[in-house]
Amino acid sequence: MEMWYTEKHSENVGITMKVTETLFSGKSEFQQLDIVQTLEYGKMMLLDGLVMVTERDEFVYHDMIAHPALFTHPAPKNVLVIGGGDGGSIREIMKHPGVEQATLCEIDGLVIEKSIELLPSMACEIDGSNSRVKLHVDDGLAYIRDHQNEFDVILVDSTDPIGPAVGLFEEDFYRLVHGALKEDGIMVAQSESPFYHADIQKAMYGNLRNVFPIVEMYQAFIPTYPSGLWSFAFASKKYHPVNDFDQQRAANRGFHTRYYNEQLHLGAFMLPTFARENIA
Ligand code: AAT
Repeated sequence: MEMWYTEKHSENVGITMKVTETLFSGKSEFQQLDIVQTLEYGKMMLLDGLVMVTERDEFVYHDMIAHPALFTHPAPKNVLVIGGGDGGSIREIMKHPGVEQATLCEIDGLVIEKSIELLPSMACEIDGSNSRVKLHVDDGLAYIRDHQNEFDVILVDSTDPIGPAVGLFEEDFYRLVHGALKEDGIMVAQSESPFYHADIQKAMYGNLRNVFPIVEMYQAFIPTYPSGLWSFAFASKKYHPVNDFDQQRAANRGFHTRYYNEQLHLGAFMLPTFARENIA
């Protein structure tokens, strides 16, 4: 018998993959978590039936949520990730030797636990082996309220704006993030698909512009997310991701990245017209 997984991206369109095995299926206090084995994309983690990560294409998302901010800021030392319980963002942050501490604040302890058990290629730095990494199981909103003026970079590696992540797309949250950053801090947040989510983007970027002086969108190709075209919001107090970017420092990074590089950093901020219009 063949097993197929389908995620509907809209009423009339979806993505379908052949699945060989369910590795975990369970409900936490916050959401339904499933980890399945697929033939084409390796292991895949779903929350409430939506694809969060797959082993095959997670490198794109995690390179692109982490490195643009970490190579724009001249010397990031203290970094916070909100969400991201699979550990992929923390793994990329740990490639930067100048980062002294990275904190993960994930609302759902079950995501962390099952990622350590079943997705070790992503969770390799959140399993207790790295003393530069701290874990908090808490709502990101509550956590940053108590941690003002602390971070050089904050990455919002959150689910889509449904359930526990709704508040992470609102202006009040961005004000707290602004306060939690030092005076030259940078925030990056995943910002949905320019192709399908124009309405979410319009509201989100409007909220960000009410709070941060520099707000730019950049894009990446993520085949298992709706439309394959994904985006990130770069919100900054001081450094501009293109004008203040030191291409040489990124070129001399001294570690391998399969998606990010010093040329793509610049290219990612060059948007197709329809994407630019979403946030005009
Ligand atoms: N690294 C890519 C994976 C994710 S999952 C996002 C995580 O955010 C989930 O584990 C979820 O439990 C967590 N989360 C949601 N709301 C909060 C909150 N308020 N505080 C802390 N953590 C939270 C990103 C997938 C992007 C999907 C795009 N389609």
